[in-house]
Amino acid sequence: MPDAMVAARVSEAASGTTQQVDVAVVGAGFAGLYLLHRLRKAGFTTAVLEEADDVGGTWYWNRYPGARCDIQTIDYSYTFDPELESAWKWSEKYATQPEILRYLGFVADRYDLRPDIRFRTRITAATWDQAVERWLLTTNSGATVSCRYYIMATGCLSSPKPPEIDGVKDFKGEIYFTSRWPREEVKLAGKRVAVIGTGSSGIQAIPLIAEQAAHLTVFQRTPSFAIPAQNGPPPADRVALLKSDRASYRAQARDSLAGVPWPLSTVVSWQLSDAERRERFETAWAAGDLIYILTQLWADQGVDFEGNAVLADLVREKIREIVKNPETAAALTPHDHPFGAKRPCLDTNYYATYNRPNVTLVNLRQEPIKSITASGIKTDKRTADLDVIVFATGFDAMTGAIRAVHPITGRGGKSLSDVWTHGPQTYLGLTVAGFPNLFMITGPGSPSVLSNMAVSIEQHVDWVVDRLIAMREAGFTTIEATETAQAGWAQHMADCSTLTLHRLANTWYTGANVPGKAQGVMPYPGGVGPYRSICNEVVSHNMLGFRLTGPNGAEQCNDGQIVRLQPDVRLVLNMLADMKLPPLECFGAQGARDFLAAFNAARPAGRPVGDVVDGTLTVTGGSLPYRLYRPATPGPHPIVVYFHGGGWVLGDQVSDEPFCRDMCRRSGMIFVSVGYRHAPEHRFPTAAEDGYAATRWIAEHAADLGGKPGPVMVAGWSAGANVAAVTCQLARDRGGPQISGQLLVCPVTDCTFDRPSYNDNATGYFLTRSLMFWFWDLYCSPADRTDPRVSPLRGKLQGLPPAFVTTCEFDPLRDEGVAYAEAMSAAGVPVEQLKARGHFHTSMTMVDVVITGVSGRVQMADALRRFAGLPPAWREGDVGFRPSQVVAPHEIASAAE
Ligand code: N01
Repeated sequence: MPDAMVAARVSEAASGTTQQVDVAVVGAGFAGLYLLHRLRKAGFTTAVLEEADDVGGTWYWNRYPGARCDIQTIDYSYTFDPELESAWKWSEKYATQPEILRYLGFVADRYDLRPDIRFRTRITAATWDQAVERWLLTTNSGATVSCRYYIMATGCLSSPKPPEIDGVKDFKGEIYFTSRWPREEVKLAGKRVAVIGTGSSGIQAIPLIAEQAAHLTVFQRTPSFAIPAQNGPPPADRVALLKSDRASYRAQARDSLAGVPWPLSTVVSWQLSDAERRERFETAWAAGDLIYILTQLWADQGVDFEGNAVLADLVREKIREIVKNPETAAALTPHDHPFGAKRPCLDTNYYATYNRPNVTLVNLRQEPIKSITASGIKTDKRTADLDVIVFATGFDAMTGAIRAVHPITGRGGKSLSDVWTHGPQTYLGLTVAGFPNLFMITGPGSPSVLSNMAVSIEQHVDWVVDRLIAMREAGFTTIEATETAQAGWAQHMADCSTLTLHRLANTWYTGANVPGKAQGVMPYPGGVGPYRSICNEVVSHNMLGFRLTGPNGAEQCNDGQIVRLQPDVRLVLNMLADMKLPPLECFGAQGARDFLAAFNAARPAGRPVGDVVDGTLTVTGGSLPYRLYRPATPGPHPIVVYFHGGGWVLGDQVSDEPFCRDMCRRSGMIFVSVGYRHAPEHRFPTAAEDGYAATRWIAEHAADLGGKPGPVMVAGWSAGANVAAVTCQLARDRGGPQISGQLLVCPVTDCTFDRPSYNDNATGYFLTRSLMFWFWDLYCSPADRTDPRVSPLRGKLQGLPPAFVTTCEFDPLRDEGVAYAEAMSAAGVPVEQLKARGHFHTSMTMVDVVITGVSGRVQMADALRRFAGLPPAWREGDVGFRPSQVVAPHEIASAAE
């Protein structure tokens, strides 16, 4: 826009009158432009306020050499208008900053957006006026704006972080920030240049600065992982895919995890050979695509420490191959975070730049900067004389872009800065309780920077504008998140954070890069597809978690928490619901067994253990098959006798194989999974008697099985936990074998169906009330059901071995499991309980699928080790990984009181 026009607009705004609009938007970047377009089309009067003198947002400010996007540009584009998509053609796979800025200018012109944008306008305060239900904005020009709705389209990385190094003001040479690079050409030829910072900006700028400067010194505090962009024209295969069916390509992106249409990878690292993993990695390295390497190699690299370490090691190997000086290579190699936990970078010749004679790397971990002086930078070990210092030191991310821009004062004089002192609190990353009619586009708590921002921005803008339209139609004038909904979202965010590895790195994602900033994963790590479906669910549940008000006392509030399930449980249940499976009980017993066998055959058996041995054991009336899982560590090991789930009707000694392998690895114990006989062919009390007899046989043959002679432990899941619990009672009453502990996972303990969990979770969580009825009918006649050999809660509980009882919140069996734990505790049995919040009946046994069950399995393995008198065995990636509630024995006692 010509300067004269800008000046005219500014002086018009400064004329004193308050501009009245329906909606005010801050920022004219990707988000602000699309907002303006949609709001105007929907008939809302709108003003966009922008500090810069042109559109572009982040692409206006970040003009440093080498600045490019690092999502393929065909994906990093608006998709709301197919004609716009055909009207613009990207010249490169990863477009440069000037090209992206031209694109945004093109969009602004195409939809004639500039007349409603006030450039060079900085908001100095935003205050909610409850009396008129409007926001009042004051600006640096003196002009004021009054709006019904206030929308922050300020981006996530727009508030640069101060360099926090002494003496910056003393430096007599030139100083530049990558985040505020000047418009005019910066001449670096022949100069001694320093770059401080090796995140995405530094890594993009360093190779180009090195080509110009007489000498470049890079000051690195933390090395980042970088992969080569392999830039060039947009890849023909991706362009062809897009063109072949644009609508479905875009739809897949919207439903994907990261906002780019790659399919979900299901294979996990340990299923692949070394050669296969290397081949996949080399393909990814050659593809030059962050989303590809983060999502397509193997499914566990983003959620499992070991799966991630394989990839991180392969990248480290590449760094060592490229960088000739071994000391420099070692300094450039990250070891303090998993790959992807800190934002990985996309580079062009970054590592090779350190082979140039005019480039020096200073490792600040070995020689921290002492100060910046008039002539350069001083570390503990050297003084670098410099003409130019470039700060690529990053941003006060996410909250900084909102909290730091200006004071925002909500209902009752609440300051947003105060509300966020201990970290951002939002509902959906879109709204904040206490701040009516305020929206954030890609705010903290939304997928934002963990996704393709273009896709996330469009989703947010569409959701917000659609809500404003719906409110107008329904006659509402205010909308505000409830405290319950916001607290629920914080819980869901925390649950999602335990799922990924982001919590294991100190990064700007967690606020760790800004001294004194509250720490916690700020972007939503649950993926854009799931997030989109949650936002849609909020709407279909009558605006769950929002209070809407209108004139004449009109009010609507459907208060509550939108996601109570663990994030991966939600995904599994949604997938099962999509499969529209008939109820299992319709198949008949044999049909159900066949179905289960087919289901299990498609599932990986589980991670390797030391040894897997099949055998048979003898019981009265025949023999039973078993499968033994032995740890890879030297024996003899303690033995756990395991009983599978399946309602006394389904399953066998291998049907819980992944769980047995996982528990064998975590506990370091032999698991012997017993194929006890099933109903309806063998009704009550066969399963119970088989369980007892098998335990006795295994205890007697412990040494032959490679186990430690002496007491054994028993464990089981579901009906198998019922068999385990009954076995403990029978062993006590029949003089052995000695059992040192019982692990009961979602046990059946009683024959009544009237506890609340049977009604709360009657349908929709895989194990249904009607399936349990069917199991009971096949196994046990009504007359037998109160027998303690099937309802152990009705038996004598004194003198039982110590127990660890796991129950899941969304399980019909939850309350009878809790009742059994409490009753045993009351009878003097040492009991620990794990009440797994947000989990369902199969959560703990769906190893490698329900990742949030890891914490539970770690705790269960520890319990087994305690039963055996062994110390806990933590894995590195499990540290701090405890989303569920463990109740210690004394807490049960006090709760009972
Ligand atoms: O910032 P950063 P960035 N002394 O925070 C170091 C996006 N982006 O501007 O890690 C010495 O990543 C700091 O060290 P440490 C992208 O999402 C996208 O590079 O804190 N060093 C780190 O090395 C990216 O992640 C593109 O120990 C200091 C560096 O400065 C995000 O923006 C391009 C220091 C800062 O790295 C931010 O990237 C560019 C100090 N006092 C950016 N303070 C695209 O391609 C900080 N550092 C789309």
